Amino acid sequence: MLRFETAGESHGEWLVATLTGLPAGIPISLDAVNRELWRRQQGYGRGGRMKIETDRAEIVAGVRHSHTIGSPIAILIRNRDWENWTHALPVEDVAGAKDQRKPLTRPRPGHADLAGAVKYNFHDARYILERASARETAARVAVGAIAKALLGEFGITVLSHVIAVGRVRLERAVEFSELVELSRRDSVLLGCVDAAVEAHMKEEVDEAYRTGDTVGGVFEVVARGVPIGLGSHVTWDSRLDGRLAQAIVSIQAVKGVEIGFAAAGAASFGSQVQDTIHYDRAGRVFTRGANRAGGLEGGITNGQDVLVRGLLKPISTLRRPLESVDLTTREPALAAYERSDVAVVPAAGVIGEAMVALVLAQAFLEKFGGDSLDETRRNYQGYLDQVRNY
Ligand code: EPS
Repeated sequence: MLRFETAGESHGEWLVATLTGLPAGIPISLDAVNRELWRRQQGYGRGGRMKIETDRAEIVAGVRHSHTIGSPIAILIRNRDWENWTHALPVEDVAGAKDQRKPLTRPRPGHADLAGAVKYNFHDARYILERASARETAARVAVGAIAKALLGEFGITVLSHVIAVGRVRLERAVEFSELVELSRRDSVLLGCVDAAVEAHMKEEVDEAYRTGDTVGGVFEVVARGVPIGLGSHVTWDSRLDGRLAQAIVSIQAVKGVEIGFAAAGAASFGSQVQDTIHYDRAGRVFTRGANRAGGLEGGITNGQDVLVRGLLKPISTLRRPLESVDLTTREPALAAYERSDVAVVPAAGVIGEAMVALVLAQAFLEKFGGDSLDETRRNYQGYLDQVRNY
């Protein structure tokens, strides 16, 4: 079973990720991993922290001579900001360390601060926010890049784009080639394929900058080349749509997920929502009239593009803070303000790609298995033959 874990505090020494269960023999390019980390750091609206960090993966286990060797992969990403936090967050308590702490006692509405501090019985939310921070997603993107390398071997590509920032929304359909082009850009504004719409999105972010506020939005992840038959209808937890939903909602600040055109579908009649079925006799393949289902029916991939959207609330750290209560005095107080981002929708899209890639890679290996890439390939080929002769 493919699985991954991450560890690390936002201002600690390192972020750590492990990924276990991949077959041996997958080509891994460090440049490709670092390119994904770079993409995650981009976008108009990021805060001062991104000027400090230049994320680079150090693969310390599981990859030798540019290939996976079947053992767990371990990746480190250094937090450059750590040097400003050595006294505030030391591993070992030393004399006088208490005075060097940077306590956060005025929890920010929307952040994990309050619920986390009460639950873990801290009267300072510092340790909570250190781990709740979206800094952790750099580690997810690093292992997501490895999952993409596996999927790439089977012709599966996972990309994303931004559909909405605040009130501004892209209304037109998008070609996959536009997403490819977007992913190759060397500068990222707001991750929208349409320059005119993106300019309006920028105005939303500018308004948030002006008013000390933040904005959210919607990103869409598109996976192309996914074979029919990943996931299953047979049990609730093997349904791939549910697994993708969990993966997307687990991303910091994501409050909603949509598979295909779920929201529009809920407001339409069934005849306008279901994707009609056709058959191409020459190609011996089933085709579909549209892809409003987002490539998933009954929790099983149907061979169409997998479309998953994440709905991102505005970042909860506001320069113009909201009402809160001081954890020490219990008196009303304005929420703490720490340097923060104003908008992160394109970055969330890149994280969404990583999460979708990890879930698809897991479902792919569940079905096709294999200890070596050759074995996985044979198994996959056998299945494709079966589908072709269906
Ligand atoms: C974050 C707060 C900010 C963001 C951070 C997420 O960090 P800091 O408090 O150090 O300024 O920059 O995101 C990242 C560091 C990152 O790499 O994406 C938060 O509270 O979630």
